Amino acid sequence: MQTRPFRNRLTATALLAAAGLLANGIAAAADEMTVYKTEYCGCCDGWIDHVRDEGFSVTAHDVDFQALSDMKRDGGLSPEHGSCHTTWVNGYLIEGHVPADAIRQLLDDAPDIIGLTAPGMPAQSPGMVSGNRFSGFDVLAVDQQGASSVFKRY
Ligand SMILES: [Cu+2]
Repeated sequence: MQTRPFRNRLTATALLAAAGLLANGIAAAADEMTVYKTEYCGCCDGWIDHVRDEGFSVTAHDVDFQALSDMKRDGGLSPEHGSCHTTWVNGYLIEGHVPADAIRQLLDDAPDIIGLTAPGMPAQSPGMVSGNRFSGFDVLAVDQQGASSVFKRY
């Protein structure tokens, strides 16, 4: 009987430790992205540097143009919403030069959409411009029907 409170306390500590590990595991997964791009895309590499600087862990794959186009289409992105590289993070599609803070907001809000895009290649976006002053473009949210709305203005 003397040992029971001690053992209960141990169990509670073990459970808290396990919960902490689990929470960390989920947070880590949300910070992991997979980027698909074509081999000679310099601005794609610039964007990868930006999101890495902002704390995301990035795995990048070079694929051919057709495979990349097919992935965008299969992911539910219409051609007018396209850019260069396509990224997956926590089940969301991120198209092109979307700033990291918009991606953080997406992961925090977790809306029921396909993902975000910065259509085309905005001149003052991460990977296109040096530094961290992004302006003159909109990041769009793309829904399951392929329709877009402004998610964040820069
Ligand atoms: Cu680009």
